[in-house]
Amino acid sequence: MRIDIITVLPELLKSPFEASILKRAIEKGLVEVHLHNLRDFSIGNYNQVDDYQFGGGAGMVLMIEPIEKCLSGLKKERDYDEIIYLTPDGETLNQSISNRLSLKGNLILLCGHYKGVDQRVRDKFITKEISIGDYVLSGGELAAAVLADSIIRLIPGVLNDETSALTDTFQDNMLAPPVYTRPSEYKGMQVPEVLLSGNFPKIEKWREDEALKRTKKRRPDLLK
Ligand code: 6GU
Repeated sequence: MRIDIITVLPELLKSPFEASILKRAIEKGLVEVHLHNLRDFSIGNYNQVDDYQFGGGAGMVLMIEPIEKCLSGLKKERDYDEIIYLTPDGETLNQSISNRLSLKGNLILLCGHYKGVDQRVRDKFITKEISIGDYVLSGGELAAAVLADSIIRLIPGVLNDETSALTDTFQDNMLAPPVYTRPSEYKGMQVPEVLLSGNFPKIEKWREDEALKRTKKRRPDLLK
């Protein structure tokens, strides 16, 4: 998979891909992440990428021309499966969207900033609009990092233990069960006996029951 991210703040998006699972996925060649500074496609003598909105009102809007220049350069090199705009008024991200996107080959993520992008960019170039939740961030960069992380970890071979994505919270619309590690007793707090029993069918049953209990209690909406 290849992910191209277009942003006015590439420095904000460097470190997420330089540690842990995402770093390893890149090193293994399972994904390429390319950051593109929209300023490199600016117009005029002032490196301009944004301007005041027509009709008046506070806040700058990213202009169509630098975005089109950047996009057309990328699209000349290869075909893209989706061109995704990160925006708080997009479709709310969930595990099923990430699962589907993890099967794609080439994705472009466009990060909004300030008041967002000229609507004509959305109408003409964007194939999907995604929000990461009902709250407002200063820009789409952190949302793009969240989206990229949730997709990349699902690419086959990225996680060491191939089964571990399958037991994640939200896979099968279910929260994950409680987990414990050593010591088996700490200041009087015991690990549930069944987990120490070595009886794997029984452990599996316990985990399913606990996952269901937890989901009913915390996220009954997932079970509908
Ligand atoms: Cl994608 N962008 C911004 N600016 N804020 C958000 C968001 C995106 N998703 C949730 N809040």
